[in-house]
Amino acid sequence: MINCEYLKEVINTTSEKNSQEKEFVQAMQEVLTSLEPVIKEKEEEYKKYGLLERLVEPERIISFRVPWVDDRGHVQVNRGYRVQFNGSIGPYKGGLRFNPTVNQSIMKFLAFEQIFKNALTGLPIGGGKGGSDFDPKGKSDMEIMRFCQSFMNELQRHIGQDVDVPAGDIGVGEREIGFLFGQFRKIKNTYEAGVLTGKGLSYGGSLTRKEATGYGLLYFMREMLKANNINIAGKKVIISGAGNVAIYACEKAIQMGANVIAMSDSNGYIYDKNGIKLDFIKEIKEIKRGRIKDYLKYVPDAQYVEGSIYDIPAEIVLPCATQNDINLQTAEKLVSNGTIAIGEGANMPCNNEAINYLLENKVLLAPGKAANAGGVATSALEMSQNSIRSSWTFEEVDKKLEQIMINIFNQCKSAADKYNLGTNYVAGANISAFKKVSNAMISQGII
Ligand code: NDP
Ligand code: 2IT
Repeated sequence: MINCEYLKEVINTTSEKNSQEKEFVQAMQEVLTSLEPVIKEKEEEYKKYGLLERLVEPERIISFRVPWVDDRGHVQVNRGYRVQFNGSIGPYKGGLRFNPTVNQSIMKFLAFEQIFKNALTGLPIGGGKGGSDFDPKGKSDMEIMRFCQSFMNELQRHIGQDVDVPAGDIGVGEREIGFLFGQFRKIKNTYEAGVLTGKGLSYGGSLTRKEATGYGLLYFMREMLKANNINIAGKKVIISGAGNVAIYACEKAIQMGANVIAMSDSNGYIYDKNGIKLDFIKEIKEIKRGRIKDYLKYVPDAQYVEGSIYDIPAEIVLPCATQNDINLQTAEKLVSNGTIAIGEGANMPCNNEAINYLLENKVLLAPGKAANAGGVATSALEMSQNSIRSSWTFEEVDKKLEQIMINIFNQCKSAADKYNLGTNYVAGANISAFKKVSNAMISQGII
């Protein structure tokens, strides 16, 4: 129940105005609802500056046609997007997602989350996101290249190292960033390394960027557990997804002495009670671009199931695939299976009912916008290296990443402590990020 009138009014109006965009409305409600204690402190000032109304409206949405020719010579047309949501603390920054489920609602929810995530990193980056409903599955390298070139033909008008800096997300990794960067350079005839992050190491990429989101998730998890007197070593872990975030979350979890027993892709999950052998997953997913089912070819006594990975009991659960993976029913199952902590590697993997249920049942919940911020933070470190025309070692970047994640956890915890929210780090993250963004927005006037 929200008591604050201004907050209630903005949530209602925004929900109505965007009623066709359910993921955006969900993300907006999750953030705004948790801000009540801070909004109450300065309700009149926020209202006077129309702060919340401006916060929920993107500065700009670009939607464009992406025509390309497939290997059979047929013309294909996809839809591209870039949502430049909030640039008050730095150039828009956020990934590109290539997946058939992409639509404006998903782009807006991701860009909205990114505003707060980027604020938590402490680095000067605003919130943006983009992508396309293009499906990279089953496409040849040449088809991927032609698609990326066509996508960049339009995107190049809207980005720049001080304007908007895209990177990877679902379906976009180093291969795609390479094709996008090549086309940007060709059109602009300038070597603007900092215009994209997640680049290959030979042309301006940063060491540790590939590992950063997954490693950062585990650094955050370790801090959160430590603050609650729990040690990660020896704990059973399950990880949904087997992409960039999932693989490096698995790697760091194993390094910390945890026992990762299950991983998944969109078809099913593998369960290996003796502990996942990550080298095989890397070969299947990073090199062969295959299905997780193929793990059985390497480890015949593991199991493959076309069902929900959350059926496997584990103390630590790391959803690292996509949004709304965990609903109320799944949350109930996790609680009854004895889960003590959840770390959101994905963006918005738990829906709002699940979040509330998990918090009520004292599960430690590391919210995505804080726990998966290591990826974008390291992207910002890549931008720094590009602008000083230098590159740092793996250890240097990893150390900076670790410190950033410790700082992010401390921000979530101190905001939760200040407002007597116990271990509600979800609200802690939102409050802490909101304070920074709202301060910048008010200082810069009504724009
Ligand atoms: P990848 O494309 O590398 O991997 C995505 C994984 O999720 C794959 O295993 C994929 O399986 C699985 N998946 C399951 N269901 C779906 C679905 N409906 N749509 C798409 N994928 C699905 O992406 P990332 O690892 O980069 O991203 C995973 C999550 O982490 C996303 O929520 C992303 O927004 C978030 N994130 C990513 C960051 C990054 O730096 N990359 C930073 C912060 C957050 P399959 O192969 O079968 O499709
Ligand atoms: O969701 C995310 O934070 C990302 N996909 C990474 C964005 C980035 O700019 O590195």
